[in-house]
Amino acid sequence: MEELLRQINNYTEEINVFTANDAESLEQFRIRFLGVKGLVKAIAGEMKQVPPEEKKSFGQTLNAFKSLAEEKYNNEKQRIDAISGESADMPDISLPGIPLPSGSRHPVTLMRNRIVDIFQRLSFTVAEGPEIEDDWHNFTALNLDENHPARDMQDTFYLSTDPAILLRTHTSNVQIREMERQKPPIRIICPGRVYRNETISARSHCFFHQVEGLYIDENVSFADLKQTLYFFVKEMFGNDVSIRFRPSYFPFTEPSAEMDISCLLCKGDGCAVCKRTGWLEILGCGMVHPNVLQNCGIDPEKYTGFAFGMGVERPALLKYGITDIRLFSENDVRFLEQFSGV
Ligand code: 2NM
Repeated sequence: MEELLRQINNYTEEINVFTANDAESLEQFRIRFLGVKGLVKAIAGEMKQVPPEEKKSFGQTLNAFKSLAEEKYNNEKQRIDAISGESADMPDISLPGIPLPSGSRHPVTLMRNRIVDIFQRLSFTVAEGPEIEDDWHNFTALNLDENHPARDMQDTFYLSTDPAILLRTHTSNVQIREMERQKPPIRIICPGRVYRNETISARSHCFFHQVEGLYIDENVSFADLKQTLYFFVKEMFGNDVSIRFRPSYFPFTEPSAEMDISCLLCKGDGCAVCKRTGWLEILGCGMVHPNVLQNCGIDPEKYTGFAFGMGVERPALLKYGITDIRLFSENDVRFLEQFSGV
């Protein structure tokens, strides 16, 4: 056993002073100390000479010796690899790449794009405008009289420092601005975010998204309105969906209507989603009121036009089977990454 300890001492010295000149001399080192027939294995094979009461302490010495040889080998290998440009840390460029996380579009954006794309194919062009708006473009020009309930502080967000400025309650402000800016024919589609002072719940929020459309020219009729929206519904929801118009009222259109589609879930039989009516309300529409045209400098004797407006969140909820509108604005990546498309 004394002899074995003496050997370990000598070899320890040898390891301590060792530096590899190249990969070959390092490999020789590995074979000499750590190989299957190397010195570490050889000394371990002599354990039977060690008296039982010394075995534990000798085992520890031998383990330390083995670790020393391994550590020297690893350090020298790193140094030699670095010199020869083949570091163990270098990526293996033949391996498949690490996938980069890629973003996805927001479901509201996906639905907005679907709506806008259909109208673009009918030669509508996209128009956008400010979310912070003045009273004229959001209300007055749209034929809303001073006492209209939408103008109430309860329903609309006003700037506390200047109550003549507000957050737009619809994207009609963009249509007013476009009618003021250009002569007919005007054929625009106006997507954007709008704000209403509503209690936040699974079904409503204080901001949401709309797409409004406007077509002004000579001889534009209610028949044009119906056919345009019928085309939209077929493109959006498929050929087997029916539509119906119900008379309604908006200050900015006359006549006005709500358009329903047959329920996508029960196909008209009646279910919880359509509240047993068989129909889903998807948009409001009408012929632009002559006062509105006049307000924007368009001659209502010469021109007529139709307009419509729809929400984006509700059809997105339907399409993606989502039951809480608040998910759209919570920015939870686990929710957002579930949608794909352009
Ligand atoms: C709707 C419903 C009906 C509308 C009217 C106008 C404008 F500016 F031309 F007068 N823009 N949008 C309109 C008409 C919007 O949303 C439910």
